[in-house]
Amino acid sequence: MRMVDYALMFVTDDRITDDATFLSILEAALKGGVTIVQLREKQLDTAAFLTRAKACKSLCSLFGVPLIINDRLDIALAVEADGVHLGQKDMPVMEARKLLGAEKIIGLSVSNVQQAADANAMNIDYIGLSPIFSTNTKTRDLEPPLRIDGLKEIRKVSNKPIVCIGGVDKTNTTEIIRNGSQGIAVISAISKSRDPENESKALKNIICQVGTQR
Ligand code: 3NM
Repeated sequence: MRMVDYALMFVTDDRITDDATFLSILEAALKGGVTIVQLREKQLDTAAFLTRAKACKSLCSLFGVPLIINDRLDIALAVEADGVHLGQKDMPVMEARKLLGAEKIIGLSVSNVQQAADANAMNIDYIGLSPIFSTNTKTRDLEPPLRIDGLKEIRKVSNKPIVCIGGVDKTNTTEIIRNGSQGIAVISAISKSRDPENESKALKNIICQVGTQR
């Protein structure tokens, strides 16, 4: 299993960034120090998704930052991405691992303690705890927010690195990291910021500060 820094995951969203802004926001996020990128494009057709994934892979490679693809194993394989992020209803982990091989990253969304416990025996690299707080960015298939109490419960049962997603920003990053999450994953905190580079830097600083206090 490879070593991956999950501290600050930037997740893309094609409903927020069009082709014109996509690469400039991604570049700003990379300059600001995001440690991993997840391409999550829910509305693009396959050809457009592939085009974006290729551009994204080139840029991430320049910065030495791993790229994972949400849900679409075919796109991940086509662009030689570093892995995938899977939902509970996406391709089962065992099949994904067979197709991707041992070295690639597989993340799995979990929304409750039972799913987190079940994930312990799976050949995955991290769990994405979704949602930690309420968010307007994802509206379909969204469970109630777990909040910090839910994170604490899941931390107790899980043997995997945890990355929290959903309504994460500068105001709640400290308590998330302090309570046992390896990292945060954000869409709007970076994508909707007027200064995505500085916003990424600020989030990274908070994470690093809490990390040194732990
Ligand atoms: N879960 P924002 S994406 C809550 O893919 C959530 O599991 C996701 O957006 C998943 O940082 C997502 O703007 C939305 O709240 C996160």
